Amino acid sequence: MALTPTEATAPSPSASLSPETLLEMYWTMLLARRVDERSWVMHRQGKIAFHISGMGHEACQVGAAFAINRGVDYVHPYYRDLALVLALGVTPRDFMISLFGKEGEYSSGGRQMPSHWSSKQFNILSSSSPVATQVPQAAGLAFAIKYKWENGLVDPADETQPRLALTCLGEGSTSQGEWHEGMNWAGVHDLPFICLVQNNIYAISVPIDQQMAINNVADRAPAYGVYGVVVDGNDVLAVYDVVKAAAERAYRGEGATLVEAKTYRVTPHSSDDDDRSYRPREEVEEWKHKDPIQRFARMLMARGVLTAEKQAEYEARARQIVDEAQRDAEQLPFPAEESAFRGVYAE
Ligand SMILES: Cc1ncc(C[n+]2csc(CCOP(=O)(O)OP(=O)(O)O)c2C)c(N)n1
Ligand SMILES: [Mg+2]
Repeated sequence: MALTPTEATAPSPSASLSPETLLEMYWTMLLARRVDERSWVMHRQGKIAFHISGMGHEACQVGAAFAINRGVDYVHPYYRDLALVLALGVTPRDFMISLFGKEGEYSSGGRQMPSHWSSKQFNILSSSSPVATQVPQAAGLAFAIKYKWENGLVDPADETQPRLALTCLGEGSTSQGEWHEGMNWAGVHDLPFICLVQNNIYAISVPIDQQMAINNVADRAPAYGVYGVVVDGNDVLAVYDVVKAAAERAYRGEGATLVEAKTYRVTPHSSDDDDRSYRPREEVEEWKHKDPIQRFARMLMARGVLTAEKQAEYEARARQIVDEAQRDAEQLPFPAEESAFRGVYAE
């Protein structure tokens, strides 16, 4: 089903967010950006082998994270979701240890590539590297959630029980068959499921017009029998509003939503990509002027929620956290050689 006009004009849930929550959202976006920037520097210094960035996507991710039951509802992220997983509880130190592949790496003991997030504690599922494979897996999770709630296998008073599954992917990955299978399943079974497509108009070097013949990914929603909505992915509160509405629908048993957040990645695809070969510099510069963090800061300042002093304090705190995370990760040892097969084969 397409978004109904009533929903489109309903009062924004973000209007009732407290100043503390708004600042926490801003802080999470800022911290993600500073962690991300440092990761690029560490790559260029030859300290780490690989980094894939979420710069530019922070509003999509933080807006979505704050709209669900964070750390409780299931999230099946994709590689660009640094800000999302920080919002769920992963720390910059955890991430830095992943980048260095050091002992104690939180997601897989260093067996996965960095940015293949996973946390049992925060109900974050680890993705396979083939893009879109997370979609049917997350839809399956949503099916399990629905089954448990409908069959009395969950204590309704238990606040630690997930009530929906959220997954993310890029617009290019919606060309994969897995995406269609997962969306169809979500529609058929009216699942408590949110699929957040972070549309940054490129799949590595392939622009969106080579990927699909329609304007919006979310236009496909009615064909799956799910709600569809397009949102400005650089406006954190707009993303919060649509994901909040989607989450409430899922909690009420009213089915799945496809959210398409329009945004841009201001970095190359990954540390191994040179985007100068496929997109003009002017385009990148234009999007840098639409930076989601600066935009949110301006809004919060205009509302009197954020001040220049507070901003400076956040910057200093972020710097300290990033410095400490890097220092800790650098100092840790690599995993012992004999541990290489641990967790791979049954022991
Ligand atoms: C099935 C599959 N094909 C190709 C790749 C290589 N690959 C990794 S990311 C990516 C681009 C995906 O683009 P998009 O879905 O738009 O997400 P974005 O990276 O732009 O956020 C590709 C082609 C892959 N990981 N899996
Ligand atoms: Mg893309």
